[in-house]
Amino acid sequence: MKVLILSENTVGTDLYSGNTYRNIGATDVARRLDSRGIENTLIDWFSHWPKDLLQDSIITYLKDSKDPIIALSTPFSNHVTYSIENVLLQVKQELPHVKILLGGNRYFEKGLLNLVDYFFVGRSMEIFEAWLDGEDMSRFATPYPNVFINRNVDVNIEKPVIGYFRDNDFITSKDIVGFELGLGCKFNCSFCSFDLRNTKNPLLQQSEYITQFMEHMNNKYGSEHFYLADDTCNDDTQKLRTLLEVKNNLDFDPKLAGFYRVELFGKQEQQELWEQLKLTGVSFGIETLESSSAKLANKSGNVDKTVDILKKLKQLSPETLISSGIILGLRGESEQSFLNNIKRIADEKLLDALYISVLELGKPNSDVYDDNYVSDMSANPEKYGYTITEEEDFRVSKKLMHWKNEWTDSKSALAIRDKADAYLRSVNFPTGLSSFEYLNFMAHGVVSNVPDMMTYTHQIEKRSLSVANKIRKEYYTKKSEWIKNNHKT
Ligand code: B12
Ligand code: SF4
Repeated sequence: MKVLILSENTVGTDLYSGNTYRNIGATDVARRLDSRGIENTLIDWFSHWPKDLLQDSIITYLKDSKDPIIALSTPFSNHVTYSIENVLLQVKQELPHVKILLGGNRYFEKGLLNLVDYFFVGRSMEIFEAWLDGEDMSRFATPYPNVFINRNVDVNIEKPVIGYFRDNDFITSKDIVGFELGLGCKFNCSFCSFDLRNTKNPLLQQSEYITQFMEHMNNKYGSEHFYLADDTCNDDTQKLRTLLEVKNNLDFDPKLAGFYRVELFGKQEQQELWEQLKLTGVSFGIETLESSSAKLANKSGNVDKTVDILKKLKQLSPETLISSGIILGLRGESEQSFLNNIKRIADEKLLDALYISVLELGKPNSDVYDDNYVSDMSANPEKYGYTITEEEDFRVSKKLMHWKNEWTDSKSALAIRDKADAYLRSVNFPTGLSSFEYLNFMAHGVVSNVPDMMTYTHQIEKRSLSVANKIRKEYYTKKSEWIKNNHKT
């Protein structure tokens, strides 16, 4: 058996295709194959490769194998696989024995049945290993004989992932790599679609493994920029203690960005850790500055306290970029109160950047997915005071639900968002951005501090995109040459 892992974790807009974070889920597939002695390599960012080069590289790598496998890893979107449909169909013609697997996505995409031989839905390492070992797959069965799902994800088997990179991944100091501090989130917010939320005992990563990883990446490839891939990095204070232990053990100063819950930083111990950690950037999910709306979304309802915590955090670590998502469309607000709150955030500088998203209610348009991938609000909109006015098929496998509540609806909300964004732009406040983009801009060498980020946002975004395009071109040139030189037949 010989496996070519094809990975893509950028989708859609310039902002996301400007991101040079490496897909660590795909590297976990490589790690598990290596530990079994199965020859494999990883082609990253497949949708950015020239199609001919991609096709030649896949065929050159796999053609000497009697049992060739392509393992697709597209955890951010099923849709992106369609962009290389013709390449894969051509490969199937040239290599009739090839088997194509798709893993890591949160739902089964029926439209890919002509292309993919086996689908492993969701957090799927346990399924993948069972399949590799030829085990009985009935515990993962679905109505389709070649589609498998694990409805009882065991966080001890899946384990928090630490990126696994080899020389032929051609990492440069401008790439961002990452790791998980733990697996699962203890909370259960009503609008959240993180499949491993409400996990009673999240499995935590040990600090020595993270230290070894960061040291190795820094010594060998000059890596300094790291994503924390957890959905929440402070649901358990131990995650922050681990992070501090790692930081203190390193002989370089890592730049870190991740998701956190703001109100947990109200605790004395978390504030002390925050002050010592001096994170590069944090993304919060404050979602609203209206107390009644926060309560309806299963968040802490004490907005005054949240504002006090934000001010304290800025004072304790002024160089950390503090960003947050704000949801437009929660009940208990009005157009005026929403716009006032956005204005307040910018005028009182409660945050350094924010991103507004209109409340999205939806379900996969698929007959196989993990129920937890659907937020409680999407599963029971009426319970939360939303009337569904229309359902729309979106991007093949998604059913978007248009909603209405007592003060707005999903279409009118778009116009309110535009008004809020226009105000933010008029006062030069970064909108549509989070700590992840900030770290990305830093890795690309186009910004180094929060005040510059706030003043020159637009120029920084543009320059970062052109750096990202260059990084990717260098990457696919080197990777394709490596394949050509090492796999002559
Ligand atoms: C960090 C993060 C971001 C960051 C960085 C993104 C980037 N690419 O640079 C930011 C904030 C920018 C972001 C943005 C978005 N994100 Co995001 N993000 C995450 C997050 C929290 C971590 C991703 C990660 O690295 N996970 C760690 C790895 C180890 O897990 P994994 O990728 O799932 O892989 C595991 C398995 O799936 C499996 N696996 C993976 N590949 C394969 C392949 C095979 C063959 C097999 C067998 C197994 C396998 O192995 C891994 C280990 O078990 C995830 C949620 C989560 N906790 O995973 C959401 C998540 C991936 N994001 C999501 C979405 C929707 C987005 C956005 C589209 C949001 C938006 N509407 O704009 C954008 C698009 C980003 C883009 N790249 O284009 C969804 C994707 C859902 C889907 N597939 O339909 C997720 C799952 C969150 C959710 N539940 O809704 N995101
Ligand atoms: S929104 Fe964040 S804190 Fe809430 S359940 Fe989801 S991952 Fe956990």
